Amino acid sequence: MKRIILIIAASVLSAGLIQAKTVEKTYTVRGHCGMCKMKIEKLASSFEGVESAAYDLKGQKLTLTYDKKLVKDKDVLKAITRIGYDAGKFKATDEAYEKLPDCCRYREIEGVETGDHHGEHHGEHHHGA
Ligand SMILES: [Cu+2]
Repeated sequence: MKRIILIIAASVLSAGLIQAKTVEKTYTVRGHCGMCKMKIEKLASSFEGVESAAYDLKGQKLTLTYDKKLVKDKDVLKAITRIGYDAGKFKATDEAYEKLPDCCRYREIEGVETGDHHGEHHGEHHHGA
């Protein structure tokens, strides 16, 4: 909690100093182990404009502190889905999810049955006619 207060204090300060549009938002991000946490935080903080990214594994929440002028939160969330994690309203593709190591397979571990089992289709995607 203290850390969060510090982050807020820091962003209020920097907002006053350099006129940045810093906001703090929390998103639901699915993950399963410490490695997920590391990967998610590392990726999110690699974006220019993201001042801090803190993933709460238990709560399945990612808190981002970022400058709205420099980065869009949806870009960060979409990037997270590309490494296999559902983030906010964006879902990781089956393909990205399949690349996750066993310990990170939050969908299977929690036994969430979404019902969309589309067989073992290894065919090409058809685009257009
Ligand atoms: Cu993991």
